[in-house]
Amino acid sequence: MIRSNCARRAASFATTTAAAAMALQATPARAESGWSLLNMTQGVTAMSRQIYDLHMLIFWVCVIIAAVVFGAMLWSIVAYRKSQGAVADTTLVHNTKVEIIWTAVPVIILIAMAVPAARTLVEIEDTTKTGLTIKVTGFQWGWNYEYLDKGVSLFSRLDRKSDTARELGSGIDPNTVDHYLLNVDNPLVVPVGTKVRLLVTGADVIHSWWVPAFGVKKDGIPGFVNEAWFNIDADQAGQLFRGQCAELCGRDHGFMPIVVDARSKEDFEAWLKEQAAQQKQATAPAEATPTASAPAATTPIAGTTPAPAVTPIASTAATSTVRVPAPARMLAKASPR
Ligand SMILES: [Cu+2]
Repeated sequence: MIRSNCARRAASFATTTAAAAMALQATPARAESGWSLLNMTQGVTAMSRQIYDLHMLIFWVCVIIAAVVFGAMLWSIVAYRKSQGAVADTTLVHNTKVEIIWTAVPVIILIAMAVPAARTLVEIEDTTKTGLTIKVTGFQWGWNYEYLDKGVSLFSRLDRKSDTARELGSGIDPNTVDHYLLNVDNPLVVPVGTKVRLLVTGADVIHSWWVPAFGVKKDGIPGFVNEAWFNIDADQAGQLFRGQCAELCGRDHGFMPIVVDARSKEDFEAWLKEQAAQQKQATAPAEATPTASAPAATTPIAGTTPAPAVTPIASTAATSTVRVPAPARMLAKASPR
């Protein structure tokens, strides 16, 4: 119990420090410094800026309310202090006019804040007219990205350098590792200037896909598919954006970063085509084997011994619309620590 608490604390500390480091690196194109580091990032999408503007609007409303309320309090305390001969008015126990005012004013302020907030929320949820759909599945501990109907799928986990350096007694100074705990082996590649829809889910426990620069944070819940979207500014091609799992999901929660590689539409199309060809080639022998050895009963897929696991993979491979179940791929790709 103590051990698991320690592990949890260590994981949450790792996330906190990694998130702080990420804030410093989140938007390489728009370098932020000084006081702005304490604030939300403006991000690199129109939606993230809209969220930022909403945040600033509400922030200033709060500042004004605080200034008025605390100003009135301070003035009353100083101007009507006992040493100046002030005597408390004990007759003022009820005043209908004052009560109506202090109820109506906050209601008006709340409505004034709710209108732009609701408008932004509706836009955040609007996943229509998207140009690309990617299914994001959170695993303990990594992310699977599946480009729907494109025949491309990739598993993204903490890069090996960080992974080795983080081990106790590894002898590697984390300061020597580039983007320590913030790099992955396979980044998510997306085109700029395209509305990308994410279908976010979880394979085991609840995870949360969070990339601050996009203003996107969506829970991946097993058994549910949540939707999110982003549209990166066209001038951000060639940039990398970093994120984290934002839902405490277990021992290695602090070690499942997100990296998004934003490319121009042409570069992205070329990459997608290349990946599709590579992945088709990689799965080709497995698909060809059952047809080559005529009896359907054999279905020999390399490495998978239990019979129940073999059959569904063979049958899904034949339909081509449904791809190999992600957990099987993850097990195949994840090398033991
Ligand atoms: Cu997670």
